[in-house]
Amino acid sequence: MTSSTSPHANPLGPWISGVVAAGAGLAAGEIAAIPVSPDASPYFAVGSSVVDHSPEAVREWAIETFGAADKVALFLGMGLLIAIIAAVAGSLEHRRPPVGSLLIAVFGGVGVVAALDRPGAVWTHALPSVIAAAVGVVVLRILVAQCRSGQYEEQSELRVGVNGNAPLTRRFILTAGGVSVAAVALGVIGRRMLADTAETLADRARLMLPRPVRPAPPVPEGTRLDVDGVTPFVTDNDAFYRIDTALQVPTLTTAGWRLRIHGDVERAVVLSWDDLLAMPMVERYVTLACVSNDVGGDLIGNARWLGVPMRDVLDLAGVRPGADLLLSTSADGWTCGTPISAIADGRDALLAVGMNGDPLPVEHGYPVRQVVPGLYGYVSATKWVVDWEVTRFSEAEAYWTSRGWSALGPIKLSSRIDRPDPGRYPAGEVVIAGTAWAQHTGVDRVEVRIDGGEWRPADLAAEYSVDTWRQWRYVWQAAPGDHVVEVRAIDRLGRPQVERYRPPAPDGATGLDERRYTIT
Ligand SMILES: Nc1nc2c(c(=O)[nH]1)N[C@H]1C(S)=C(S)[C@@H](COP(=O)(O)O)O[C@H]1N2
Ligand SMILES: [Mo]
Repeated sequence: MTSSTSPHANPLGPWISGVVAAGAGLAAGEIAAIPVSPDASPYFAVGSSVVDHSPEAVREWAIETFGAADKVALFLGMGLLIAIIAAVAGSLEHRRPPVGSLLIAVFGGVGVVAALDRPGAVWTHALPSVIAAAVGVVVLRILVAQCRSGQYEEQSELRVGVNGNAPLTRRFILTAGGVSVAAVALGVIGRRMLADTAETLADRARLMLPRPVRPAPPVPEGTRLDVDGVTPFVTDNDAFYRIDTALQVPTLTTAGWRLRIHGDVERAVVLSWDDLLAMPMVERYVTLACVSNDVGGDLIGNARWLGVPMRDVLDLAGVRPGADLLLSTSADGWTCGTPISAIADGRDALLAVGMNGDPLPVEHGYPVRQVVPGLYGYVSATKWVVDWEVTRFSEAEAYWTSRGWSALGPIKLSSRIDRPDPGRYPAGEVVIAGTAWAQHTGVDRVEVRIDGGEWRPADLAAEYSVDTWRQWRYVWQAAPGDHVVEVRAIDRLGRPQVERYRPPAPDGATGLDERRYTIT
């Protein structure tokens, strides 16, 4: 195509310059973080800060919308946002230098602040962000300069690209392409080295767990109802929900693991893996639930946990009178406050090392986590636990309680319809089934209500223990029409589930799960 008019500057060049510069900077940041710490990676430091500082409403919306994929959504969202800002930086650098460079420097500043804000950060954690910004600025200036000179070269040749814009010069394309390839390669290598789980996985693969002195009683036949589509009594490890603030999974090994116990104790103690394994272990089925689990949600699972009673471990240090809170901290600085009463009252609160017969999966807290029957995960289930401070509720707050969630988090009585999926079914027998839970109290009854009528009893599977969920089934003689099916549970103390809907914050959702069916 030829044209007699002089071509406009191509906006694509500066945009690409900005995006490539940002990519190069981020890749440099990953590489620079290798000798410092995975927490110092600018991208992950900023991501973690977003997680830690986002308003409750945003966090809830993210969990609600993306569930266990919330981390992937965050990474993609951040990537998109960075790309847009970087394109703007490129455009600004082209039109009004050095405004684009300054914008990239500001980016670096955000990385520095975020990296220093991570738990346990020292000043060197700022370096990768500084290096990232420097690399970003240099690449931006080189590419924008090439765009600018290219504009004149191409104009003299009177070649015109799409929309009458000057085409990108060969030199620009080669430089931008080369930098991109290098950035992707270095970024991938950097990420691999930072998120190096090899040592942890090898450690886990070698691990032989001890036998429990008190094994979990076998699961009787009657605990499982023979109904397709009902949630299995035991949740497989790879199907178990995962909720945590860790954008990079802490990579610990048994040899390096320590639990420091201090605070209001008779004597401070440091426990090693061998110390822990020398203690008698028990095995228990416990149904873990997340406080963010909305009515009908799936942030709940039941596993067979192997571990040492937390009370035995606390007794090594000796709790001083007056202390009522165990503040536990994970390797990545997440904190959790558990009432000492729940650890000492005889329930099976475990410092767990095994899940369904295997060592804990890395995402579920390898090598050691807490499991406390009856309490939501945010006040009980610290994964990658490394520190216990015995203290008081009047003196300490934990990660979620400082963000407005309730200090006490007993799991609320709840029930869920698992099958059949909403939709159209022929008139006649329709088997409705699901799960109900009231950890550490026990589910006594489950009832079903059709179209707001009478509550009718459902059949219940046998109770394994008060700490595990219970399957239920209701055989419905369905007549043609549109119907609403609701479920409620009644606990061992005779209390029915709260019918009024309340969202998860600040202490767990209430309300009844319901499904709509069209019977033909
Ligand atoms: N280190 C750490 N432990 C944690 C969390 C966390 O963010 N970091 N989240 C808690 C929450 S809110 C829940 S519900 C459970 C979930 O445990 P799971 O991922 O093994 O299902 O872990 C708890 N332990
Ligand atoms: Mo949770």
